[in-house]
Amino acid sequence: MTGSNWKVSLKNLFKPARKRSILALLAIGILLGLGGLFAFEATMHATSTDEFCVSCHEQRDNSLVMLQATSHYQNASGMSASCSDCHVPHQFLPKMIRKLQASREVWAHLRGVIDTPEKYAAHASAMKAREIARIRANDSRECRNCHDVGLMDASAQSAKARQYHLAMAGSGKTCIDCHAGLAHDPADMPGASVAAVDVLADDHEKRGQCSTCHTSAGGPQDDNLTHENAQCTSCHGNLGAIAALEPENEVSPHESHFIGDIACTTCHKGHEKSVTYCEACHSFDFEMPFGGPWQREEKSIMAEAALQQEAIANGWRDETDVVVVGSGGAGLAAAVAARDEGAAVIVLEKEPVPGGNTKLAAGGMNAAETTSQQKLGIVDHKQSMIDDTMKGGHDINDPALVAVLANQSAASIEWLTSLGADMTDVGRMGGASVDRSHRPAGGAGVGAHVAQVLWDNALSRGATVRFNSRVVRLLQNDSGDVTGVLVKGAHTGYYTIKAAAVVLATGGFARNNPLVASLDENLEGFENTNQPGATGDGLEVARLAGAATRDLAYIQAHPTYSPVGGVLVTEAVRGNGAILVNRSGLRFVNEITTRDEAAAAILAQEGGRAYLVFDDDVRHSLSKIESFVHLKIVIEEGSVEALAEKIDVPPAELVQTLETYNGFVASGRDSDFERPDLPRELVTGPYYAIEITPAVHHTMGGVRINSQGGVIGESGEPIIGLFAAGEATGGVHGSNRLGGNAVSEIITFGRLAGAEAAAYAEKQ
Ligand code: FAD
Ligand code: MEZ
Repeated sequence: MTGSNWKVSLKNLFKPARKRSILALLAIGILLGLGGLFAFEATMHATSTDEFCVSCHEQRDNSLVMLQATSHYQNASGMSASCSDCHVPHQFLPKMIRKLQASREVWAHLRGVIDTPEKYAAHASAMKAREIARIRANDSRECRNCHDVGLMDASAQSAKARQYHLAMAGSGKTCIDCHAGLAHDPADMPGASVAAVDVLADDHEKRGQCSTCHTSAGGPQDDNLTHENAQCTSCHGNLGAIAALEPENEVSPHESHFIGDIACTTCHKGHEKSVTYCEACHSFDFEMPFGGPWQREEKSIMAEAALQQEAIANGWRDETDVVVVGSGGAGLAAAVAARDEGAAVIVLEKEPVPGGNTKLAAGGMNAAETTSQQKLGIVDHKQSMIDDTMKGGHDINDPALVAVLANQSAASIEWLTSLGADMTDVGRMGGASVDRSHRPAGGAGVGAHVAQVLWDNALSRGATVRFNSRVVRLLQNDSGDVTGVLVKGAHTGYYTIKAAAVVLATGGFARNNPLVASLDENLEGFENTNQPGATGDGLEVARLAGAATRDLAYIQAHPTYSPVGGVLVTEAVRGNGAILVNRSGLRFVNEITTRDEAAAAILAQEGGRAYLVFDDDVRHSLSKIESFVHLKIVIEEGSVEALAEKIDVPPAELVQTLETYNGFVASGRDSDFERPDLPRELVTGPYYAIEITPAVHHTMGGVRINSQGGVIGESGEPIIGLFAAGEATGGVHGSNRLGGNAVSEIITFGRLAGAEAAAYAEKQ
């Protein structure tokens, strides 16, 4: 427009006809403005001040497009109006602008502050950054006002979100550290940044946090991931702290019967999918952040030959007196005994946790002529333990090893007691002629307790324990004497340790179904009761070094495994009085006969399953039962009839079965099945049932040893420098182990092998 055109337009504007139009327009404008102001005032009728806004947008110091010098602030302070009545939180798009029928650009134009969409966008993101900083600085308090972590279980959060929040709760992180989107739209909310990545490390990396896991030197410096685990707990708190935040009535993934301080990296993997280690045995459905299903495929120990040769060619990396392979009961007992003889000890464990099958042992440890028995008035004889063990093993046991087992058993109880164990409760196991199965007072699981005591003592004596460290070869000199081991560190790769003596305590192979089935085809596809590391590496390693093996085909099924919970239901439940009934509500076997007979009898019932049935007295006689209640595998009803209906067996039959059985208890004779021990009548409700079926449990065979724990070679001569103990060995149990004899074996032979290894090392 030129200068003269502009003047003409102005003159036209003030001509009389147009004046009227302009006045009319002005009047309409004023009316609209007043309406807008009324509408605006109407928004001030809220009842409380919204501190959220006021804490950021300080009164009279407004950087947003607010009414700096208007009644807005007087109202906000004087009338306690709520900012969020007008403003949509976090969107920074004033609702009142819409109420005033104006676009945000017009509103901003009025103030002359934000007059383009670009400026608005820049302003909004600056405000967002400021908001994030502020919320982080105040520990996400206003997030927690609504989204309190303690409320997560009650809210509509998914199990995954709930677990994640609980895990993060003690971490010192604020909500904003993950939920930086500040989106209040529930569809956007659940940790968009968290869910977007596949593995934990990607999430940390996304937030520029590689150094929160690794040292500046890069990746892991040791196979225990010592530094990495310390970083996890320094942010998130330790296991106990996290477990304490979890709802009491739910099974906590952070609370377990495992021994020692469980490394976070056992489950929370950095660069691969996380897994819930408990689910290797239990059938929980914990949803793990960045997690996937439990799985692990282990390469053959013969794989990666080139890498192995390279590590051997590089020479010894480390050196010690005694290497113990395996951190179960036999290994830890050997470590304690070897340290007590003055040897330097390194324990190598292929799993990320210690304790092997030992930590799972439930029912007890057999021993004869103990102080605990004497105090309870139980008369027992070592010879009786020998006789029972030979009979249970169908007389193919090595009598010399059985003699060591029985004759040293009381001393092993004393030894454990001297280390701090409580072995004062004594109960009955199948095939035993008297009560000789020792466990902590009240009937708690024996394995977790014994393993914890051994673990504490091994560490306090200065034994070194390396996890994720799989021994793949015994190294030997030209004469065949063992001189050390080749280890595969899961994070540091292959390396060697020079050792004067090696104790093989690698446990059994019940977890390795292909191997089990190759030895006993009847067991193909069977479930098992064992921990993931029970794969039988030790056998292979020993054979490669020339060791002889025996009795490998004898593999035991435990009669009572819960297919619902994926756990073994201890024989002690039967020992303390439970009976077994089939789907017709009838007993069918002497419940405390040997395992081979009991398992065969159960497999002969409909569906190969049966029920353990017991009353409240039995429940309270054995605290281990509480762990089965906790795992929700126990069915409870107030009466026998109601229990029968619940488990779908004929009520009248079950009532009759219990009456008959109670009669046997009263008369002291089970004339149906000749059960030798009838501890109590089942008359106190509530009544309980657990569905069970047999599962592969124990491998009787293994490496041949002599009475000093020395490994025998194919030639019949000992392999110098090599000792073995526990389930990795054969001979103690013959073709069928008695319940309670394995824990006895691992303590007696573990400490024997450890002491012998240390004595041999000293001579070198
Ligand atoms: P484990 O305790 O199994 O330890 C062996 C360790 O060696 C494992 O940690 C394994 O991961 C590790 N390992 C294997 N290969 C390698 C390798 N190549 N390199 C490094 N490490 C390796 N017996 C009783 O007498 N009473 C009971 O009440 C009882 N209850 C039981 C309950 C359950 C659920 C189970 C599974 C068993 C039970 N038993 C019981 C049997 C008994 O617990 C075991 O036989 C015994 O604990 C085995 O001890 P161990 O030290 O020989 O082997
Ligand atoms: O010796 C065992 O394996 C055992 C006693 C297991 C159990 O039932 O507790």
